[in-house]
Amino acid sequence: MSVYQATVSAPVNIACIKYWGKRDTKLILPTNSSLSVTLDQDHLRSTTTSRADPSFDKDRLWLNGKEEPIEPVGRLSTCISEMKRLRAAVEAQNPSAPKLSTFPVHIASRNNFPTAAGLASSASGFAALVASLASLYDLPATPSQLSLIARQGSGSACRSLFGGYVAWEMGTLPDGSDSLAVEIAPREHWPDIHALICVVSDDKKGTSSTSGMQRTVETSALLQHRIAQVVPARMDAIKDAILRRDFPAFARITMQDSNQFHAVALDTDPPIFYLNDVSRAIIALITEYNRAAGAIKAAYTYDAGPNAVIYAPKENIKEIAELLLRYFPQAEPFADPFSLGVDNHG
Ligand code: 2P0
Repeated sequence: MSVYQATVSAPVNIACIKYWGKRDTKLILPTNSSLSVTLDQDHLRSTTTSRADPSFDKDRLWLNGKEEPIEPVGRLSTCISEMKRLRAAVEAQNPSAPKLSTFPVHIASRNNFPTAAGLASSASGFAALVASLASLYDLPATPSQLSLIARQGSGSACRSLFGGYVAWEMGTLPDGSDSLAVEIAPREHWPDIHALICVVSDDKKGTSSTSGMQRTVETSALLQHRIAQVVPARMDAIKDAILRRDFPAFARITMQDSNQFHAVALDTDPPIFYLNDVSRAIIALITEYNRAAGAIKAAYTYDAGPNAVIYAPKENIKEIAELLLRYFPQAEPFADPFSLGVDNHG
């Protein structure tokens, strides 16, 4: 008897232009476009195995070895049923294809980074889930087409279906069919950029992205300014900086956008604080490092938590890591060879 099983990995991505706000919470359609760098597949990734078998009694999912419920109208079940729908279309075209769309699936996903590192895993997790089902079902789908489905698992997941420099174009259609990820440039276009991950705290964040961003949409006037007046020009400028491999321009926009995202969080009612004193001290250190050099040699960026990601050309990484270690001596090296954990729990 045939075994229908596939295993695929997807890496973590870290946004330079931040996604924060939905115009449609069910379809996960954003209020602005965003852009990220996908980290190296070797370092931080989710790996997912999917198996279809007519003897299974229902769809089931395990995350890092622990079974998680698949809620009937939740994001997981949306992704699984959308993938089965694509498979059914393949079967309709090819009557000899096995009817995998009718079999329950068992899905097991693992992250190769400690969940305790405080890094968002929903992006790599949903990207790996969709990619493994696409492989299991032998779908003739492009990464952009799959991004339409990964997006419905978690917005930022749509960007993890590509390596390198990736935009999530917000789209305008109410059905979401043009809200998808596109590759701006592959990693090989500009392999010199490296990411240093500084784990400031591994505590679970206080306000989830999903609920926090909706509160921002409902209450922040600054968000409306950001959406209409800031992000469109920034998207154009950062794409241009990437295509020209202009690190100072890329870095300036990245830092400005991280700062504005955290300003928008603060402008939310009640306010949301993701940065802590250590995060702010790292911002000051990188600012001073660039000022003293008379050139922008590093960029910081922060997501919905206090951990810093520093983007820099490879030649500066060792110096930056040493600088961070000097000011935060309790740091311990992180698993990623190009990353370093700065852990203030000492
Ligand atoms: C980003 N973040 O662009 C931004 C920056 C956090 C700050 O995408 O509700 O976990 O699942 O679509 O994707 C976090 O949002 O939220 C996020 P949902 P998601 O990476």
